[in-house]
Amino acid sequence: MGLVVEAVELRGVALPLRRPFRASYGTETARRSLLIRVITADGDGWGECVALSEPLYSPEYVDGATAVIRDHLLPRLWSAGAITAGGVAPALAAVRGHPMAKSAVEMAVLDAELQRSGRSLASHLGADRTLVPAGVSVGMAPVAQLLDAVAGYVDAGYRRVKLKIGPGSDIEPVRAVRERFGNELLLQVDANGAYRLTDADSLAALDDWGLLMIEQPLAEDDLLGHAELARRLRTPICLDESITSARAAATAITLGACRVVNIKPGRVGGYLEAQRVHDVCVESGVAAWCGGMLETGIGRAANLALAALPGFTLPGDVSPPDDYLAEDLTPPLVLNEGCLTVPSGPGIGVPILADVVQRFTTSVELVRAPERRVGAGA
Ligand code: NPG
Repeated sequence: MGLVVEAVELRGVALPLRRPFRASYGTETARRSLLIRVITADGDGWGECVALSEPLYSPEYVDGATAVIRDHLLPRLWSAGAITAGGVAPALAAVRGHPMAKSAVEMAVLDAELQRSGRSLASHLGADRTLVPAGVSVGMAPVAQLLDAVAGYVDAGYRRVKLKIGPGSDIEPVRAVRERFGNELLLQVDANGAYRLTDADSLAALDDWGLLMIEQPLAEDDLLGHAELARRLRTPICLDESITSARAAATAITLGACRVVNIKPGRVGGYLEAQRVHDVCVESGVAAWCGGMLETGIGRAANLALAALPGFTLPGDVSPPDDYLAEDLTPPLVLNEGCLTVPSGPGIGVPILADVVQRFTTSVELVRAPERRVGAGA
C-alpha cells in the first residue's frame, strides 16, 4: 500500500569539516547539505541530498537541488497520490537530470515505507553481511601532510586508502605513499576527470606502483577515451562520474571503458537504481564498491546498507563521518578492525539527533501537499 505524503520539510544544514577536503574539482571547508523529511500519517522518513554547495563535481548544487525539489519534484509527488518508494523515480522521470535531488526524495519515501513495515534498508536491498570493510579517501595535500594523514588511517585500521590526484600531483604522492607504507597497502587513486587522453603516457607511469585502480581519469562523457586508455594501462580503470544509471554502466562495461564501478546512489538517482547498477556489475563480472560524498551519518548509514550487497567486492568510501565532520547528525558510526556495522534498525536504521540537526540548520521550509478533495481517492 502506498504512503500518502502530507508534507515535505526541506532543511538546509551546514556542518563544519574537520579539515578542508581538496580534490581536482575544488576544496570544501564545510559540508552544506540538504535534508528531506517526508511527513506521512504512518510516520516520517529522512533523505539526504549529496549535492555540494557549488556545481563542481556535477551540475547539481544544494540551492539548485532545493529549488528543483520544491518547484518541480514535489508537485509530481503530490500528483502521484499514494506512493511507494518504487513509484518515486517513475513519478519524477519527466524531470530531466537532477539525480541527487531525486535520490533524496526517493530515500525519504523509502525510509518512511521501511519504518512502517519494520524492515531495514539493508535487508530490503538484499544485503548479505553485517560488516563492511572501510576504505578512506584522502584529499590532496603537500606530501609530508599526506603521509601523516595516511599513517593515521593505516593505524586506525582502514582496509584501503584512496588518494585524490590531478595533473602535476600524481606520481609524487603515489610514490611517497608506496615508499613509506609498502606494497601491502591497498592503494588507489581518483582523478575526478582531470586528465585527457593525451596524458596517457603520464598515467601509464602509475602502472609501476601496484594500484588497485585509477578512478575516473577522463571526462565523464568520454567512454571511448576510457576504453582506449584501458588498452594502454595495466592499472584497472574505475568509473564514477560516467556511471549515471544502470544503462550507462552496461554501456561502459560493454565498451571496455572500465573494469571497476564506483556506485553512488545520489549520482544514479537513488538507492533503487544503485541496486540495479550493482546487478549489472554482478551479471558482467565487474567489481563494484560504494562511493562516498562526505555524507552525514544519515546518508552514510544508508550507504552502509548498500555496501553490504554481495557484488560490493571492494572496500568503499564509507569511513565514519566522525573522520571528516566536526559533529554528526546521528550517533557515531564506528570503525572496528577496519569494518563498520551495517545498521539493522527499520529504514535507514540510525536515530537522528534532533538537537544537533537543529543547531546546524541554516534554513527550513515546509511544503504541504495540496488539499485532496473528499472522495477523490488517495
Ligand atoms: O568519504 O565521502 C567520502 C569522500 C569520498 O572522495 C570522496 N568523494 O569524488 O568521490 C569523490 C568525492 C566527493 C566528495 C565527491 C564529495 C563529491 C562530493
